[in-house]
Amino acid sequence: MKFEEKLSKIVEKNNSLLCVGLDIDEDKIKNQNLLEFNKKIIDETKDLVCAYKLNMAFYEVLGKEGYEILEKTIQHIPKEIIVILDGKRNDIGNTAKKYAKSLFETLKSDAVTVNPYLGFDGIKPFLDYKDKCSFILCRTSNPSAKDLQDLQTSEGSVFEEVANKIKEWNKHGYCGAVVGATYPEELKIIRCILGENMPLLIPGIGAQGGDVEKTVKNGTNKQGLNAIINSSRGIIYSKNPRESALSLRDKINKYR
Ligand code: OMP
Repeated sequence: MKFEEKLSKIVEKNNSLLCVGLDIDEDKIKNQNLLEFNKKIIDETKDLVCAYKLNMAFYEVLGKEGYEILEKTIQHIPKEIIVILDGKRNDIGNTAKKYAKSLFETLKSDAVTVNPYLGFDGIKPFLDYKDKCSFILCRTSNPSAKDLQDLQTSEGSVFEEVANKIKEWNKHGYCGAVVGATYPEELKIIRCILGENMPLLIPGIGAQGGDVEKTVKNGTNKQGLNAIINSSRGIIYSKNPRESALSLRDKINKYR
């Protein structure tokens, strides 16, 4: 099934644009089995989300065991829910091909995050997977995002140039863009450049303090769709992850 079809089905079924980030941190989850921790979060939230995002760093740091937890967590996610592997990968084409294969085929994800710094030949191997989505970093959520992304070119700022490139690259495969919820004005500009049909992955809600109302208003399209809004720490380390996910899902829906 094509990514866009899978996304629209689950968004409709769970009435949700929420993505829960399964960023397990062994320093925070003491005396608990990490796989069981993930399984419990999934069991408690699977009717409230459209996607789960697993940031590779939190698994890779655990070595062999982390890779096993990653695989088993993905297996535990119901097939109808989008799995995003967040590795922000990229390299020269020959190497990027292996990154794309490992994330899409070996680990069986539906979508990945990709770094645009190397340009098109580093992106192309990801776009060769026609049923998948490659979310390309456009405006990141961190305070230092401005260092490079706000630099001015003759055509506008670097992040606007990246958005224009993503639009162009989308003709070769299925692209999305990553835009931080902490920059709502930039989010508005990027949605405008990318049009109605491109999905945006929007992290930065919860622990990073992004504003939910502005994120939804500036990030979704006219139908209130095509935005996947992520919160990781704000949900998985809260006292009651189900309650937190429910309340964020409903808050997002209020502004759609
Ligand atoms: P919380 O801040 O705990 O909600 O986690 C945010 C998640 O989104 C982490 O996995 C980040 O690595 C990721 N992320 C950002 O926070 N900012 C970005 O600009 C891009 C990402 C990402 O690509 O997902």
